[in-house]
Amino acid sequence: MKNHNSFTSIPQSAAAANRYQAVRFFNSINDFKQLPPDIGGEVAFAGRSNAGKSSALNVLTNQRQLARVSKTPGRTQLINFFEVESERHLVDLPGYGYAKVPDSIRQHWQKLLEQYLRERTALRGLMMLMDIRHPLTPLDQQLLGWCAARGLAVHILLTKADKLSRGAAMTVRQQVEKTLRTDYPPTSAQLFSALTRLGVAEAHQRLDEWLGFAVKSCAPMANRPPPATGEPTAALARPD
Ligand SMILES: Nc1nc2c(ncn2[C@@H]2O[C@H](COP(=O)(O)OP(=O)(O)O)[C@@H](O)[C@H]2O)c(=O)[nH]1
Ligand SMILES: [Mg+2]
Repeated sequence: MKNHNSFTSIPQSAAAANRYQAVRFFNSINDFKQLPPDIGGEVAFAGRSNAGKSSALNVLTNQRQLARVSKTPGRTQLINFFEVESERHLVDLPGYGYAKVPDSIRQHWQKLLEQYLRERTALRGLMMLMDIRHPLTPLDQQLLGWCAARGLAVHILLTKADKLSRGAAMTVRQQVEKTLRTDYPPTSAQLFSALTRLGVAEAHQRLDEWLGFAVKSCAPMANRPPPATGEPTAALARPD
């Protein structure tokens, strides 16, 4: 693991940390008709299987097991809703690109995902997770294309940044940002690590903006809260 502590850019906001630590499971759905009422605001999380989505959700909420990971693809294919507060949700979308999913199930999920992204009024933005060592795969670009078509805001977490040196991680970020400026403006990107918690404050800030919690004045800052169990790796999820 490389040391990234020296370039954590945004101090942790205690208000945001408390807000997302209070997030609770709301419900799981596998059909468009089961979605909660299309009111309020929500932010969805998407990414290839194994990109680090469950680990990121756990770290962002400072909870070990919020995004429960199952080895059964059927379970992880549900859309999971988590409540930040009444009518404010985080939405965990099924990971894509998992080779072992049967075609019929893959098609069902692709249709559901497309319909959700196209029609959901409460959806304010999409957090897309990409392993920093494999950014902007063809499936990622397809999803970016759908979002651009709908005019949906996207913010990319380049996950597992601890796997690269600081310089290499910054270079990937700059390359990704260059492609985004050309092909998918105004999509933004940041470095993220569930292992070192790099980028948690920056991601919280984006969630706050999209969910309507952002305040113009300077929010009180505090040192980051301790990891849920005292172990930096505790929030890392097992692979799907
Ligand atoms: N080194 C490192 N490993 C990570 C990080 N995030 C996730 N992982 C590992 O990557 C694998 C997939 O993570 P997971 O959160 O289950 O990915 P998901 O399939 O997108 O939900 C697991 O073995 C995690 O422990 C990270 O920030 N750094
Ligand atoms: Mg997962």
